[in-house]
Amino acid sequence: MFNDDIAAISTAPGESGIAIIRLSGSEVIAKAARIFKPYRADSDILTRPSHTLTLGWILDEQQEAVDEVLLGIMKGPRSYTGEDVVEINCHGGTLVARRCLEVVLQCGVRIAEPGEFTRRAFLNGRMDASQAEAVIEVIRAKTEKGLRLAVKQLSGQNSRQLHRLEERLIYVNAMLEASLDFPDEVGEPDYEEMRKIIQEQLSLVDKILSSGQRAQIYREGINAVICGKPNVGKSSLLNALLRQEKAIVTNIPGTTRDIVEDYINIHGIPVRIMDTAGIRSTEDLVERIGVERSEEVIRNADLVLLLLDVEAGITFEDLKIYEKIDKTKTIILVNKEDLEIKNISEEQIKETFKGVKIIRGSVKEDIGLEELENAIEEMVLTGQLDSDDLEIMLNLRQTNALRQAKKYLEDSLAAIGEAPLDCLGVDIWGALEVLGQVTGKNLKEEIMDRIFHEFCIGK
Ligand SMILES: Nc1nc2c(ncn2[C@@H]2O[C@H](COP(=O)(O)OP(=O)(O)OP(=O)(O)O)[C@@H](O)[C@H]2O)c(=O)[nH]1
Ligand SMILES: [Mg+2]
Repeated sequence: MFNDDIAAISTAPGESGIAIIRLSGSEVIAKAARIFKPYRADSDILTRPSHTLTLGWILDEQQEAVDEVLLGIMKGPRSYTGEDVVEINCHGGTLVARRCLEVVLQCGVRIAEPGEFTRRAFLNGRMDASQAEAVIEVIRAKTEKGLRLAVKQLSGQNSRQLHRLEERLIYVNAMLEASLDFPDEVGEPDYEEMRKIIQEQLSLVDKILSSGQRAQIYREGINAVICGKPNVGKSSLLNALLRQEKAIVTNIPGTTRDIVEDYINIHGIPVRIMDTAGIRSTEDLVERIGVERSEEVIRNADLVLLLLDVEAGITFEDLKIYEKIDKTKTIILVNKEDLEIKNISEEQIKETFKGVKIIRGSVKEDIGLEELENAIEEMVLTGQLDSDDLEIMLNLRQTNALRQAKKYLEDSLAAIGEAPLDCLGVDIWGALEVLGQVTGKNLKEEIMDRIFHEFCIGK
């Protein structure tokens, strides 16, 4: 438990219906009682039961009303942090919320650091580390799917998998120790059983890792860039995918000079999509800078949508662009198929762009766009194992820890029956130690600081 009381405005700044000032610590109810005057004289919050709301006024030092509020009390350990928590629901103006907070701070409550409420929840055993980290994921989720994954993580369903893994390894360790400590009574451990258990845990770690990689895509999303020579319909495609007239479209080649970007949601995957200046050699200085920028973002993109114009045919310019892009992350859209004159034949495409996904359509007539979205999803998830029974979100820290655990388990498998028992023990302990970093059992102070600093104040 901590001996100081903390408070912060937990809602986002700006005007809204209400704002919430959250307090946590052993004295917060007593301190709140000093500045809160309930409407009804018999509603003293010092005697109110836990998990109730009370209507009243926040009063400043001169006993003047600062705001009319609803005050909630949640006594520990049944609260977010595990300590006594008070939540003051005041009106949602920046000034009024800040004034309420000031009054609270004058009672000997200090301002909370970013993530400090969640940090206390973790340290008081209300959630483990992967659940605490899931709180940020819930807040930052950009699509429904990403949110669903984060909420699943928050509920602790996935932590249970990790705890089971730990338990099995502790069992293996116990087998080892028994043989080491009582060699005469116990004899050699059952190597076959040991091998079987470690093998099982190893495949579980693999499964968790690949499921985490998949979830990563739903959490972080990808960068996609639309490229092609001038006038092929790049800006039209951006607008169609956004369902909004964001970029300027004209029939003048060289319309787009700068990069226009926005976010779209493709089957739950957050996609940052960029429209670029049509690539061609040009004398125009502004356009040339635009072309250079296009080339830069194309190099850094996770996915490239290359547009062709069926009427213009496959030109030298198209081939020059195609030469520069990474074919493994490219989808080609042959656009303007609604036009009568077609100068790109099926054979020609197959010949020129071997092995690349090709879609024929018309942005103007909304032909092929659904197929394009499906192709994007497929390409992004290729190689990602679809394991519906396991949906785990992993951040970089957790991924690294699991990779280390995997290495230890592989080493221990190799050591069974070969190396002395205590060497085997070192590997099993190593695996347990790094797994403890994922669940939070062995979290070092500095790692903890890093985790919670990602949070916003008031969470
Ligand atoms: N017929 C037809 N015209 C299209 C289609 N898509 C785009 N266009 C037209 O093609 C012209 C160029 O479209 P843009 O979207 O501005 O092309 P862009 O590739 O962004 O061009 P730059 O910005 O100059 O590089 C416009 O007149 C569009 O209306 C299509 O599917 N069919
Ligand atoms: Mg354009």
